[in-house]
Amino acid sequence: MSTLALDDLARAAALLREATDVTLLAHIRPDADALGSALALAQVLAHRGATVRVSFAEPATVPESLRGLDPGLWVPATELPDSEPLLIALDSASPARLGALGERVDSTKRAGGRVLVIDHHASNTFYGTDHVVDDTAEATAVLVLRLLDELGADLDEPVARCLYAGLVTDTSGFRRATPQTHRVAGRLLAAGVDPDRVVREVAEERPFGWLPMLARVLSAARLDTTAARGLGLAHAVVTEDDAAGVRLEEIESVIDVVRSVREAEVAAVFKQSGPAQWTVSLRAKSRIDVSSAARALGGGGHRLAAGCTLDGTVEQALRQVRTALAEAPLL
Ligand SMILES: [Mn+2]
Repeated sequence: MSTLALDDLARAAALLREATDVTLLAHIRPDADALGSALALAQVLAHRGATVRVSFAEPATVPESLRGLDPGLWVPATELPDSEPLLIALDSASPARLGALGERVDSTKRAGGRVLVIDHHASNTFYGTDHVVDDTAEATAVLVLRLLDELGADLDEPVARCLYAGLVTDTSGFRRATPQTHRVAGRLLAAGVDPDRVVREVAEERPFGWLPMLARVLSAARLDTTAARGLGLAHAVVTEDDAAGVRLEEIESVIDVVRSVREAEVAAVFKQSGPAQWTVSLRAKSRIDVSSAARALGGGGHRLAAGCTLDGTVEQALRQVRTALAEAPLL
């Protein structure tokens, strides 16, 4: 476990105070914490006069549910400049999480630039030149707020809304929250955030096509009570056919339904990402470390929320997940 040293925060703030040209990157398939954190920090740096841009390697556009967070700072990965003096990577434990843009970490360092990593994953590899990394933080958004405080920045509503979106989603709607989480949320609401609107836009409202997709996928879900060291595994498969016509957001929502099964400690969703490739989401309730299982399969994540990508048939992928979960440490 790593907590944040105060001089790391001060060093990062000094770097940001001097910054005039900054590229901020979220991980591939960005969620509200990755993109919200990047957009919040980018807005503050822009207010301070810096040239800023926010990007990610894939998909090619901003997920629809997150568009309301962007005041116009996102640029497609193909339109990034060749290099920048300061690269900031948010919510990304390793350069691999930046996808094709991961190469910019080394190229920026080689060109004498700085790479600031802001993240709350325990698996962070400290790949930057400067780090604000704290795996006790409930969201990267919380670390960005600490940086903004260190900078003495004002918290206006558009910035607070981006941070609130990251906080509410990464804590599963404040289920994983401490008194301090609510103090942070209170500050964001005091800045003018409408909590109902943010949750509706970012996490709740879905196109009608979600319902038939969910019906198909859930009708084939299975419960395996002997898996995950006897704690139970509920799993579902989203094929490319199931995914046709719905947004990434709807596909990512399936795990939240599967994880509500009482008889299973672990939920897994196998999402087809190629003819013989599966992106696997794993969630645990509280008793088993799924990040260890994901790491054994070449992925990573948090103890209770992790993922990996596996090749082969879905039956082979399921067997690999079962084997890894049988060896995952209990919490
Ligand atoms: Mn996060």
